[in-house]
Amino acid sequence: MIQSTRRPFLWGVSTSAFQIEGHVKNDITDWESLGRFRTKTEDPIYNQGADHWNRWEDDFALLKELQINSYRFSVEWARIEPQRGRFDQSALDQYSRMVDRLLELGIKPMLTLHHFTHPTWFHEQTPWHSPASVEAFARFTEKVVDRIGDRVPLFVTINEPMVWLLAGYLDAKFPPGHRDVHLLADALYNMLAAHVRAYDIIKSKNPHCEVGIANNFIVFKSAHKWNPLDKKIKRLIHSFYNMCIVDAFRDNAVRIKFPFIMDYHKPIALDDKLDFWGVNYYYRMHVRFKLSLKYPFELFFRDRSGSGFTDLGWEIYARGLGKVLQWLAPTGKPLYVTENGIATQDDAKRLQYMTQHLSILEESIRTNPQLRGYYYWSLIDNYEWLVGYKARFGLYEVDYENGLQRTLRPSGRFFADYIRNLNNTRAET
Ligand code: IFM
Repeated sequence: MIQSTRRPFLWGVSTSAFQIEGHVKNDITDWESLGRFRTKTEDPIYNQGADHWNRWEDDFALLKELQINSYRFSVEWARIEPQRGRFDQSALDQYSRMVDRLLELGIKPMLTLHHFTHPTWFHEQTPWHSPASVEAFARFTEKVVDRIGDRVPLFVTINEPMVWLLAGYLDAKFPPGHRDVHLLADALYNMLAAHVRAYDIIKSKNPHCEVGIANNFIVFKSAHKWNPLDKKIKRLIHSFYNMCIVDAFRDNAVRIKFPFIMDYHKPIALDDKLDFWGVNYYYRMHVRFKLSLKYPFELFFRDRSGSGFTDLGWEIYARGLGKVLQWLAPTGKPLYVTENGIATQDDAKRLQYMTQHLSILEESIRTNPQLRGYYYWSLIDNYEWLVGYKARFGLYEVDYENGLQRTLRPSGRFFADYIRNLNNTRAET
């Protein structure tokens, strides 16, 4: 069992605005209307998402049931600034009520400013590959921070920049739908510059809060130990996908190096403006070298640890969580596991997933005093981007066909009991 630490460990759940709120028009819904996604936000049933925008008070009661002491959620930029430069005060007022309610419930808000979605005007007028994006993000941040920044102790400026950049600038799966590594590098640069602007804005309003970035981390493993090409390519992918942003803060420079594809190096004054790393960890991937005109490698899932796959085909590999936390230890920064979870219709599998990952987490807490929190993804079932609503990540099931009713899953009860036991143990010692 975890012994008491000086500052209370944060136990939470994570969500993002677009994935649960419903009733909004943004770059993703625009793509849906153009038929560029196969999922269904346009459908009258699905357009309401889980209707969290209207049911947030009831959903916050669910947080309380889970015994958690922190909640990570995001604000929807498209709702706050539906037209460029025109801010919707009523949306900001609602987010402000949400923050107040969390504080009343004794739950620390961790607020994400950017979680994949944009207002409909954004990619046309101030796309991330243009420096104008930095100003646009700064103005939006200012409005949010003016309204609620004084009461939010933890901010994530940008969620999973690398995931979003690969989907939007390399695979063309997300808007703006580019396939261009050079634009990707510029967009990454501007996102980091935007983080710095946001950091300064937030700190000027609330000097004591913590501001970080949540990165997605994947454990890559070379397919054949004996093959030096597999190993080499694995190292390149690891340093790009997992470490590029982390190293940028160490070096004050963005560096992307991939032989024959690109060698990008540009100084940037990040100046250690980051109070913590958010760790989003889900799975391991296997890598092999492959002669191909597109990319010189292949990535695939394989069940090497015997824990099986999620409904999305991801390998369940709990030890990976410990590895990622070790990679980040040398940064000296506080760490929060800002996302970790499983898409499955089989709740027994979720329970097993949680048990395995929490046991690795306990080990990491013992060995790594920088680790300060763990947020399960997700509170309720939600919209999972490219696969829509069929991926079930929630500790509460959402019945989309039946009035969006929420029902606590056994895994949710397990998580609540787990936290309750820890609290009781702490109270006794
Ligand atoms: O649902 C996503 C979330 O938006 C970002 N991190 C990964 C989750 C599961 O794919």
